[in-house]
Amino acid sequence: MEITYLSLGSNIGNRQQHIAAALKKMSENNRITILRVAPIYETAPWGNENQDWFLNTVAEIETSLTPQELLEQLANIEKALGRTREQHWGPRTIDLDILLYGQKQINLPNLQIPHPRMTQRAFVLAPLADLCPDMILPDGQNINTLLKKVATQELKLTLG
Ligand code: GSY
Repeated sequence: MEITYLSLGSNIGNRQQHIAAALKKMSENNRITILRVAPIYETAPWGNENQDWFLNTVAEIETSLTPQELLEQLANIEKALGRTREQHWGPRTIDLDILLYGQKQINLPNLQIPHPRMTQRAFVLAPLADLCPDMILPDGQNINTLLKKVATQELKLTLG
């Protein structure tokens, strides 16, 4: 069993419902246990700025799935919730990314862990720091130091 952190994001339709539906589908998999979910943030689009704001959160899970199996399960959930992959960094009903998988470092063409852009994204770091305020990433970086570096990226805590 490995403790794993997943990023969840949505910027199309009922964003909150898409995040809730993704968490429900994950919880229905008997090889995934959701341990904690961070508060939901409303966040400015990162990468392609010409799109609507996202809702984002991070889930801490325990899983017996391998990283590749987990990736496949998350892709299935994205598909079931209507995710299409028309536009790179474009709008999406749901986006599910593996951020961390225990202390593992993985570098495959379709799967990099830790997630290669997580340290540049306030929409990932803020909810992750809510769950793990003292987290040190596998490469030794401190989450609070990283969070300070992305302080100009706009986000607001929601009540949802
Ligand atoms: O890579 C995740 C999808 N995504 C997001 C996101 O989830 N939140 C924000 N704020 N911007 C994003 N740009 C992309 S692509």
